[in-house]
Amino acid sequence: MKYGPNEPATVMTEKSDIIHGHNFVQMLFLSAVLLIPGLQGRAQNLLVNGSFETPYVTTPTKVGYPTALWPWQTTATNFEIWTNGWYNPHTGVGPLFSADGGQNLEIISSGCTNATVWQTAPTVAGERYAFSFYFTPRPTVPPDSFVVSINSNIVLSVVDDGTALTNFDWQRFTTDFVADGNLTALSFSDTSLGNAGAGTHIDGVVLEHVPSLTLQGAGSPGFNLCWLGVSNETYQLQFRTNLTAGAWTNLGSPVIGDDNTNSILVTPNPDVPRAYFRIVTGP
Ligand SMILES: [Ca+2]
Repeated sequence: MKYGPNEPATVMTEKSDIIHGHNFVQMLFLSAVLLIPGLQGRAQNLLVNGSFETPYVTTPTKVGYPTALWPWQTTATNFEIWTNGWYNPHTGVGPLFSADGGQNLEIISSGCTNATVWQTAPTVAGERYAFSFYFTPRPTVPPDSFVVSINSNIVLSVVDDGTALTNFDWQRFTTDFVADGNLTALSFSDTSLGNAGAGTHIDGVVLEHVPSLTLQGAGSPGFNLCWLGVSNETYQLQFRTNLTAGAWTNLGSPVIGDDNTNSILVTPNPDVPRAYFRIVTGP
């Protein structure tokens, strides 16, 4: 496959099975090939219901208490979902809106007793993952301790004070890490420091596999771009000819991972002396 518009892909697993059609062109010297991490762009969220959009909550108070939010788990009795538009005319709070979609989650600690919400996701040891979410204090509520962990590693510890707020103050936290096992627990822990019976709100929680693209087998008729294709994930190879400008263009068709090394054979295009490649997840 050469990089250019409308070129079909030749996709091979490490067993050398040809999955798609092919369109080889004559090998020509390529002055530069750079592999770019696919952190930006589309993503396949490995978490289930990461934005707390289900179950759909319809209670008149705009607050519901579902018990079934699996695979989210909690140490509290229930999950507290808030829907868009909640408004308290007596305190001047709101209307309040989620950071992502129509619902968000309040991690509500009981008195000064810590409450922890978590979800355990499948990961591959040694692979890199991007983790992000939105969080905000609950308006008018005194400080909470808010701690976020990846397994036992604390990645965020903050005192969230909503005392002076009359609206949500959503902040987005992002980090990335290398998994050390085939299961990774993402935990959000809240403790009300003032026994307020309230807690930090979270929304839009995303865990994305960031596959590492490597170049192998350089030589006639081209070179192979390889990455670990995890089952149940979909990948798309992309390229562009300027490192910082222009849109990424899909190269070939999406590829479904099967827990093997995926490989795409690329043959340089004589009209393009330089190309930058990345692999992204998502349908
Ligand atoms: Ca949401």
